[in-house]
Amino acid sequence: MGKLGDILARQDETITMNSHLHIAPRVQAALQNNQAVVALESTLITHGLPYPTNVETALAMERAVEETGAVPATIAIINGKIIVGLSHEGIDDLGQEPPGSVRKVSRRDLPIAVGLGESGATTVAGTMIVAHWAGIRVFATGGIGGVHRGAPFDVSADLYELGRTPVAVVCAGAKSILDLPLTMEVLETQGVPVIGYGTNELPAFYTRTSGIALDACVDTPKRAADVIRALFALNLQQGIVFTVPVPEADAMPAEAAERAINQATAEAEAQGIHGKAVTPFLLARVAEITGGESRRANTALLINNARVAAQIALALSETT
Ligand code: PSU
Ligand code: MN
Repeated sequence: MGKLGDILARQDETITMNSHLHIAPRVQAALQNNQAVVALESTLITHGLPYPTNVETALAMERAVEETGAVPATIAIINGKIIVGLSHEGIDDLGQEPPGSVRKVSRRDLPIAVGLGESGATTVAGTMIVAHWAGIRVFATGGIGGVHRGAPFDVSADLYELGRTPVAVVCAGAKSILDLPLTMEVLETQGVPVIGYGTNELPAFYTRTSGIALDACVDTPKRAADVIRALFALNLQQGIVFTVPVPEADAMPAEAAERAINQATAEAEAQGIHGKAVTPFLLARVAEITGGESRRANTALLINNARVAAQIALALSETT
């Protein structure tokens, strides 16, 4: 943990909210002045993409948020301290940690990482919890977790977190490595609105369409902000999912994506991969099988989602 220890030393000063939560001053200032802030997760850095693509993509997401006029806040746990607004050096150090050495942190893992002074990368679920503590209402990621294909009992903690924590998650739908119809059923049960951003259909992460119709669609940041504002005005406690299709130029052909996903899923099963290891395994295998094509789609949609989330956060800050 030597290198990660240095992150804390080099993290620009943080404002300590309590003994566990540390917010970068630029993030805290933006929140106090009701300026737009976008939360970003760290599991995609440690578990979703290999080095150096992970660091390049995380920094490109921060840049996309900044260029749009909002403040990025990458969230991670370093030696038990929850950081909101990890420094660029911190992102680089985290991205260079050997695979498997940093804990993947959802709700159940938070007391372990904090209590034992470990470092951790927050998932969608973990990032939502911390963003909500910090007062951040908009969060950009790639795809939310969901119900796994062939294993309907393996339901991502992301879906239950969306049912209990009021944060707007901007994503490219659920990863198509999942069972999308079952994922939508669980979100419905959890009371989570899934809203197409410029589409009536649930995007399938690597591809723009899934054949699954959505109940609502918004076309502008302002309309998205209107829904988020209503969520908070009504004091509802669930999250909202905004789904943005992967940019056309970076989308994968549906058949190629489907074939790779089926093969990777079968391999995961044959190798007895389960629990929190499933999603990282599938993402990596699909990338290998498709000769990196899926990874290009993944990085492109991450950066695009960061930009859209920043536009929504800006609209939200303008009208409150
Ligand atoms: N989006 C990406 N890459 C990722 C993830 C999302 O483009 O690696 C991560 C998120 O952190 C999400 C997690 O919460 O995958 C889902 O893991 P699981 O299925 O074990 O809940
Ligand atoms: Mn799972």
